[in-house]
Amino acid sequence: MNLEKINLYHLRMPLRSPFETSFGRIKTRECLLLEGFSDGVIGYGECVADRDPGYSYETSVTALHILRDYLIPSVLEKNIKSAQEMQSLVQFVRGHPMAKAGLEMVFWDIKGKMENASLSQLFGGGVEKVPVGVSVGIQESPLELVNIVTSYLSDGYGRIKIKIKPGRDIADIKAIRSEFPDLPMQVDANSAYTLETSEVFGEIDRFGLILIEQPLAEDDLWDHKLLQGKLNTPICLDESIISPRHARQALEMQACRIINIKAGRLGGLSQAVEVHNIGYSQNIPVWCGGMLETGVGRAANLALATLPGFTLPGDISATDRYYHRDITHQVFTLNPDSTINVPVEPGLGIEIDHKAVNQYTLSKISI
Ligand code: OSB
Ligand code: MG
Repeated sequence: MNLEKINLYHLRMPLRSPFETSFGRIKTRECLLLEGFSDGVIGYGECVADRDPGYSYETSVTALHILRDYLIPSVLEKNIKSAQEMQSLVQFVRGHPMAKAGLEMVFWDIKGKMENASLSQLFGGGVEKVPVGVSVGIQESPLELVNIVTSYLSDGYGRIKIKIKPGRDIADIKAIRSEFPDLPMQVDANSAYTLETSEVFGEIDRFGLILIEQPLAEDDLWDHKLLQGKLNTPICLDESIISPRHARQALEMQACRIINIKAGRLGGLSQAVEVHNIGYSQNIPVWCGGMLETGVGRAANLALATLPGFTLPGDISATDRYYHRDITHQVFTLNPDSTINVPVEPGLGIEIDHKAVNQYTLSKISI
């Protein structure tokens, strides 16, 4: 594939409701839409970096800079035959995985369209729909949280994840557990605790959760190992797993028993597949995390989650959980069995709603 040009759209999209985590409250989501051109084929990618550096150091503006000034110039007019080849072209840029992943997604969409294969087929996935859950932000009160969870359950979601932080943990978990004793449920702290403030997990351990996601700092595999040693509930790492090598090391030192896979955090779908393969070969469950994606990133997540090691429901919810109006014509809906259908059309299998893109575009540049 020979990429001739890439357009970068900086988008700002209103969320249907604010999403609050231990690192902040997101009211409108920013991301970059990449539009690549190769031999008459147009492919898309989503860079999931948000406006603020709360989840990671990357922001929509750092990603814009890195893509415009380094990544895109280094891949244009090269004959790229594989994602690995693209990765080696951008390897000279240290870090900035979300920027790299957005670019790699363009490669996959174009490759699929050229070969008349869906992303799921290219990855070797074998299912038509994947199990999903919903990630619920911190609410005003435990009572409000129970109300929101109740409404997601009535929508058909079969697994709930709630965000926690110091001071907003036990009471919230207890409130849901007393209303829904058997609900498949997990919590995500987004690095809000330290080993010193981690006693609360001894209590959280008693609520029969599927997993505890990223309790401690992202650069702290070792303390996760110490904490995991004291808990029955599996720790699942999100922020800490930034490469296949980190995945291997985290498993070797038993810092976690489950891995959350996000292509953005890992620098590309190809590395997401690699982390899946590591987990799969060791019988370690993996699942697909989410970054409040548009339909573009959601399509990629659905394709990824068709791989056989994705044995836990993904944070891939229906379009209407996030947006009134998305930038794809496809609207992803929830099936009654808490699954979402995987796109079958070539590449990502989505069509861009250009009017919606125009409505949300803060700036557009062509490289
Ligand atoms: O930690 O999983 C996370 C959203 C933004 C940043 C980080 C996270 C999340 C979510 C939302 O939990 C998952 C989704 O897209 O539904
Ligand atoms: Mg997380």
